[in-house]
Amino acid sequence: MPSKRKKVVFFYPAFASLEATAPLGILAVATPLVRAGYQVRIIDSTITPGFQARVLEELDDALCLAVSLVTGPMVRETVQVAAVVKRLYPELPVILGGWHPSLLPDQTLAAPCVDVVVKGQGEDALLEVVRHLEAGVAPAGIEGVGYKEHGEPVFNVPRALKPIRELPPKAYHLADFDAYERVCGRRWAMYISSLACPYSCAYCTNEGVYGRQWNALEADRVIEETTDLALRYRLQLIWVVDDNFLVDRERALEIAEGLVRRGAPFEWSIQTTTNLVNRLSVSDLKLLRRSGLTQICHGAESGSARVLKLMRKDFQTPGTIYTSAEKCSQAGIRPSFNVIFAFPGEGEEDRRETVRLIMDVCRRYPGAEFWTNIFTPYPGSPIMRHAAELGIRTPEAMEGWADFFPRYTVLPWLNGHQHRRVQTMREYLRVAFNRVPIAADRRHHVTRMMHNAIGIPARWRLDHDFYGFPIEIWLKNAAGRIFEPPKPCVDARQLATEVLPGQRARACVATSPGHIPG
Ligand code: B12
Ligand code: SF4
Repeated sequence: MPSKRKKVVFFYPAFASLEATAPLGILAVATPLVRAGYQVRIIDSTITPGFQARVLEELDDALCLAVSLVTGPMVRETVQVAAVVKRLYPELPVILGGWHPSLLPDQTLAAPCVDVVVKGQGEDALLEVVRHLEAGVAPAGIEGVGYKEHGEPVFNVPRALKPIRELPPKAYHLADFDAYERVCGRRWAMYISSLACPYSCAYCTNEGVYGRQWNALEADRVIEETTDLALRYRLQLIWVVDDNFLVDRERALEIAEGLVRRGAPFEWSIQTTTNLVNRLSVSDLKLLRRSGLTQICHGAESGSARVLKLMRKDFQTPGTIYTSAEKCSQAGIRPSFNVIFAFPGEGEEDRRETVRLIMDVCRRYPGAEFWTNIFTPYPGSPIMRHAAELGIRTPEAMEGWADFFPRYTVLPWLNGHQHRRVQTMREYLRVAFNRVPIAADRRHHVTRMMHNAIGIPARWRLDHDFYGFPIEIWLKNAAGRIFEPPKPCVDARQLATEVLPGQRARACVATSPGHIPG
């Protein structure tokens, strides 16, 4: 039966971080819907008190519920909301898109609360699905889409990737930047200027969704769109979330020149690899700095050349981490690095090498920062082809992925005492040197003082590889419990020992995935 309804409701589950801003994936797939005359509502759990009731309210006259999620804690609220929706509106289709459904479409579609999955880019696919729903017919034949027919999964043929130049601009006007600013303390947005990455690091899922054909928007369009965005929404910062922004050196410099000419009134940051920063001269980097670039996030990943090789990251050596830190510091750009501990094959000595590199870089280049994670085996990453040999067991149903998170991963080769030791070491790394998160620092002054005070013993411990009886961390956590406001609920159980306001995640600076500081 054709429907008279013209409303599509999006739900964006919380991602356990205070670095809140508009979900770019949803803004991307919303544009074609808006252009085709559909009404779009976005309910983002991070900024919406009583988000579940709001979703249900909006669904009363809607065509469908569409959810965007990545693997991990976002699965929890997805399942929670979708299950209630299926109970109250059994006929209303629940559509899942984004990284998790793209990498695990079969298992995602098998969940009883899911009716349709969209694999890969969703701009065209979702519009076609919505049109089919409006016409009252099944999404048969729509490329990149899976759906259920009499309860059985049906997958249409895959959809070819579209280059970024052919994709429409994102519907930023649908975002409530005031609400994001209230949560985050900073007014910022994500922007994407290129797709894919030419590399294929063993732990990274990018190739599985976007392939390796790096393609980008022309410099002029980037200059125009970012400047307009910043002025229109009064943004302080634009985080360019490209997996590897510096693949085309000339384009990067052209963007910088254009922004300088325009007197761009905002800061921006990028993600890239150290080998590509090394191709730039200090004067190139100074130009980028003049254009507003304040931070470069690199996927350093390890201080051990042997481990970098195991990660299929031998395009980058520990030496290039130093050169990047040196050049960025000279240009006044903050160098940020992501590191992954416990990659398969990493030994105790490799881990020490990484810690020594971190300590050395931070001492030589004050302002340099490191964000660490524990290796997390994501489906769709090259290393997962060897999951069975490595003894990695993954959840058999969608719900199981909710506890899958790089900060906590327990691996067959890193469990019990060893896992606790690495976690404690990471805690000390977190306080040994200052790091600057996107979110405003709203910590109580006592917590902040405590953090600074334990920097000295933390550095001593890291230098001496001694993490027994971590009294400083206990004291810091106790101060946090007494003085800090409650943490976001989505991952509170697991995040109990984390300093949430200081957390930051990223893409090409892969902490496993892309380059995400954790
Ligand atoms: C920005 C970002 C973040 C930000 C999000 C900030 C925010 N306020 O939203 C922060 C920093 C919080 C973050 C955190 C993490 N992230 Co992150 N992040 C990204 C990044 C760099 C960009 C995402 C983005 O907006 N892209 C631009 C949009 C336009 O592209 P897109 O998301 O792919 O959307 C398209 C399709 O997927 C699809 N689509 C998306 N949503 C929907 C919805 C529907 C209904 C449909 C039909 C289609 C659809 O259509 C879109 C347009 O084509 C990606 C890397 C990347 N290249 O995308 C990693 C990435 C998504 N992150 C990843 C990871 C692993 C993490 C962390 C676990 C990292 C960590 N160390 O803690 C955490 C997890 C947080 C959580 N949710 O639990 C992985 C996810 C892998 C996976 N299997 O899911 C990625 C892919 C990085 C990587 N290369 O591996 N991340
Ligand atoms: S980790 Fe970074 S460099 Fe490696 S493939 Fe992924 S995006 Fe590219």
